[in-house]
Amino acid sequence: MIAAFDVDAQRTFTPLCPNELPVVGGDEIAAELNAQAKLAQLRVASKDAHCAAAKWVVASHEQMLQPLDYPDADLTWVRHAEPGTEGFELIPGLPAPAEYDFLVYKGVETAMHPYGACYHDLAGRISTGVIEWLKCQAVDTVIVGGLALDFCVKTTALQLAAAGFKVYLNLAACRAISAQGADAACEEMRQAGIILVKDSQVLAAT
Ligand code: VGL
Repeated sequence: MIAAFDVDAQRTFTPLCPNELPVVGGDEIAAELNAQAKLAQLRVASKDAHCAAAKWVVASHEQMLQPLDYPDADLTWVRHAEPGTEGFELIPGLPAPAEYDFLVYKGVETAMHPYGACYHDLAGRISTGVIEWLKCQAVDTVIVGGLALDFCVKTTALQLAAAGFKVYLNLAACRAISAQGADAACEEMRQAGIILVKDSQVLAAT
């Protein structure tokens, strides 16, 4: 059984939300996410769901990426992906949340800012339930795409690979915060046995 995983494909990570965490081209991946989902029997999504009063929130982009002492929030970020705001919504072109087979909401607690969609904490101790759900559905292969490649997509793919799934990373269904970050992320994923593919057409031929 194959599942497609849309990781944090939310407007907060696109130029539609310039004051949050805009990723160049983040709003251009819906067609590829939909195409990879056609190759799967099940489709799951994760969404960041952050409170504006979270302990890691800073007021400006200049204050971001400062190290923090919280066990489950390692860096400062500007406010983003707050439920009820535009940034929380999925990017245009994706199904409504209720049409997915499984949804993960993460980063709800004010002192927790996880990157991967499989665990609520940074150390990978408290499951969000998605790995267990996929295993219950007899899924053995997961196709991953979303935002951003160098943070949440990478971490989610690594967590799925560590849990024993065969993981395909669809590069055309991702955008990265930085080109350097993308290169390092791809190398780390390759070393973990994740299969990086150019787009869903290549995937379909696999
Ligand atoms: C993300 C940075 C901060 C992501 C989330 O979804 O990749 N990146 N928060």
